[in-house]
Amino acid sequence: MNQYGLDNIRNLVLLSHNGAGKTSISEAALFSSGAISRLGKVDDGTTTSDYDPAEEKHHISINLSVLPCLWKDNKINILDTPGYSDFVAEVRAGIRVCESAVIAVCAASGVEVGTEQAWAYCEEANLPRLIFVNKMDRENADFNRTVEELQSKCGSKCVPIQLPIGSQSEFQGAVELLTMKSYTGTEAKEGEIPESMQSQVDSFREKLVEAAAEFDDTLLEKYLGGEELSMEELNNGLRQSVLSGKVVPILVGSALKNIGVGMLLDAVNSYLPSPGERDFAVIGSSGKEEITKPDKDSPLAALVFKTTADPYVGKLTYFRVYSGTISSNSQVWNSNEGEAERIGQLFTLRGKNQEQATQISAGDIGGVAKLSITSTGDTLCTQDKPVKLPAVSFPEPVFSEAVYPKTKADLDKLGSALNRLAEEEPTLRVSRDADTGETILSGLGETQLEVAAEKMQRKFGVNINLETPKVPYRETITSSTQAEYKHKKQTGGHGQYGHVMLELEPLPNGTGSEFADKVVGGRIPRNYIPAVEKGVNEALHEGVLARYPATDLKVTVYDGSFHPVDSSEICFKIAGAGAFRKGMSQAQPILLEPIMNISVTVPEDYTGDIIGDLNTKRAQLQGMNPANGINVIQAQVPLAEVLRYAIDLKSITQGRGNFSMEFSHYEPVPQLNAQKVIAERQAEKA
Ligand SMILES: Nc1nc2c(ncn2[C@@H]2O[C@H](COP(=O)(O)OP(=O)(O)OP(=O)(O)O)[C@@H](O)[C@H]2O)c(=O)[nH]1
Ligand SMILES: [Mg+2]
Repeated sequence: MNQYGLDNIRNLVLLSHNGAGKTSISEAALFSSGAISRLGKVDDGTTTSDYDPAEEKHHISINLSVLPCLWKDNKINILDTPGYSDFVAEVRAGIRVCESAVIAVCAASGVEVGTEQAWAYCEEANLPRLIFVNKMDRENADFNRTVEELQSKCGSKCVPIQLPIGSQSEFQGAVELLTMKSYTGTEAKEGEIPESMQSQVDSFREKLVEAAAEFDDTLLEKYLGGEELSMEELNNGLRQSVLSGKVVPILVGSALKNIGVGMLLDAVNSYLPSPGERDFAVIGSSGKEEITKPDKDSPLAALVFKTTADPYVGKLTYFRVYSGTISSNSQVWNSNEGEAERIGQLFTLRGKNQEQATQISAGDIGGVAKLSITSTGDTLCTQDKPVKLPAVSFPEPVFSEAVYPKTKADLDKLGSALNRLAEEEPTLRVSRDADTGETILSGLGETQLEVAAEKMQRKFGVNINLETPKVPYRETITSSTQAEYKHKKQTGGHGQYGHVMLELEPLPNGTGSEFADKVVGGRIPRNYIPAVEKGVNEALHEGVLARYPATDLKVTVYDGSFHPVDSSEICFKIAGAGAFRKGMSQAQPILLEPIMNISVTVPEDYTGDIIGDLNTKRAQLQGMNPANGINVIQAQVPLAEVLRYAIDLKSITQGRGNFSMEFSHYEPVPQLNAQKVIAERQAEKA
C-alpha cells in the first residue's frame, strides 16, 4: 500500500447522527473492496471498526477508527467516527485530518440532530462532502421525504445524483442520474431503468445537469443554448461544484444489505478531493499561519490526531502526514515539545490490525508505537525546518463525577490509570477538589465517564465507583457575639489551664476569615496568643452546623486568664477552639452554597423550556442575547442544582444546546434546603 500518495488517496471522514449506519457502511466498503473477506455486523460485535470491547458490548462506536481500502485507482482512508455526542472529540479529530466527508442519513428517521451537527461541522471546516441516504431497506424508509428534509434544513445545494429502485423490503439498487445506468443488488449488476421510474429520473436528471453546469460559465452557456453536454463535461462540472462546496450530491443504499456502497466509493473517487488538491495551514517560525501546498518532497509535517493505549503494542500514536515522508527507525522533531523523538516501526492501521510500513508519505495516515514525548495535537517535523500544524480543537468538559476507588489496591493505581486515560481522551480531565478532597473526573457526559470507568477496569485493572461530586458548602455567622471558654483540669500532679474570651463578628461575603488580638495587660501572655489562633483556625475547618468550613467572619481574642504553672500552648489551643465553637453557635450560623454563572446557548425555540427548567433550579436570570435563531441565556444558579446539568440540557434540547459554567460567589442556602443538607451530612458522618 506504500505507493499511494497525494494524488491517489482520499481521506474521508464518516459522520452522522448516532446509529445512522457509519460503521456498517465502512464494513461494507472494506468487504466490497476485498480488504476483508467476511462482512461483519454491528449487532454481532464483529465489525472491523467497532473492535473495542466497549464498542462490542454497547453496539455503538466509541473510538475513531482508520479503515483503509483500495478502490479502483485509489486508496480510501475511511475514518469511522462515533455518532454519540459524548464522543465528539473523535469526530473533531477525524474532521481535522480529512479532506472530505460522507454524511450518512437514515432513510427512515430522516434529518436528525446529529445530521445537522455533522453538516455544521463540515461547513465550518469547509469540507467537500457527499450524503448517503442509508437503510433504504428498512420499514418506513422514504427517500423523497429524506431529500426534502435535507434540502429544507441544509439547503438546496443537496442534490440527488441517484434515485432508489424500490423501497423498504423491495429496495434493490439505484439509478445513476448522470450516466442513466441502473444497478441492483450487492454485485451492482447493470440493468434497465424501470419503466415506472422514467419520468422521475428525467426530472431529477434535469436538476442535476443544471447544478453540474451552473458554476462553470462555458458549460452554462452551452446548456442554456440547448446543447447536449458530454459525460466528461458533466462529470467535471459536478466535481468542481462539489469541490467548491456549491453542490452536495445525495446517494442512496443499504449498508446492511451492501447495496449502493460500491457506487458510494465510486463517487468518492470521482467527486471528492485528493490530499494534493487541498492546501493546508502551517504555523511557521514567525508564529503566523501560512497556507501551503502539500508536497511529498518538502520537509516533513505530520499532525498527531489520536493516542491510544493498545493492549499489544502499548501507547499507539496516529498521525496524518501533510508534507514530506516519515520513515521507520528514524528521528523526527516534535515542534510542540521542542525535542527530538525516535520513531520505531511504522504501521498502517485498519481497525485493530496493524501492518508494518517502511514509510508513510504526504497525504496518508499512519501509526507508530511507544513514542516517549509526543501527545495528541503535536506536530512531527524536521529540526531544521520546524513548523506547527494547527491542533485539533476539542470541546471543554461539562460533566463531572467524583472517583472513588473500590479497594486500597485500586487507590494505589488510581492516579497513574487516570492520567493514562486522560492522555487517550482529550476531553477527559482529572482534578482534585481542594474543598471536598474528592478526585474529580470530567468529560462531556455520563456515558463517556461510564465507559471511562469500564476502561480503567479492563485496561489498567482499577475498579472505581463514580458518584455525583459533593458540593463544597461553607458556614458563616450572621450576628456578633462574645464567647468564653475555660479549659481546666486537675489530674494528679501537673494541671491544665487555659482561659480565652473571643469576640465574633460577621464579615462581608467573600472576605474569608480574620484573627485579631486585643489582649492587654498580659492577661494572656504573648507567647500563648499563637496557640489561641491555631485553635481557632482548626475549629474554623469544621463549622458547628454541618462541619463545613466557616468563613467571612472576624475572631478577636480580647481577654482571658492563665495559670503560672498549669498553662501551656496546648491548653490555650483547646480553649481557643472551644470558645470559637461556642461563639459560632450563638452567632446565628447559616449555611452558604456556591453560586455559578451559567451561560446556556440553544436554538431560540428552546428559550421557554430552558428558562422554565432553570426556574425549578432556583436560578436568577441575568440576561438573554438572541441572534440569528440562537439564544444565549445567562443566569446565576446554585451549584447543587446543576451538578448534572449536561444531562438535563441534553434531554430538553435533544442535544442541540451547549453550556458553560464558572464559579461566581457564595450565598446563604434557603432554610428548607439547608435543613436537608444538614440532615444528610449528619447521616453521612454517622
Ligand atoms: N435495516 C438496516 N439497518 C442498518 C443499516 N445500516 C445499519 N443498520 C443497523 O443500524 C444499527 C446502527 O448501525 P451502525 O453501523 O452501528 O451505525 P453507526 O452510525 O456506526 O452508529 P454509531 O457509531 O454508534 O453512531 C445497527 O443495528 C445496524 O445493523 C441498513 O442499511 N439497513
Ligand atoms: Mg459506528
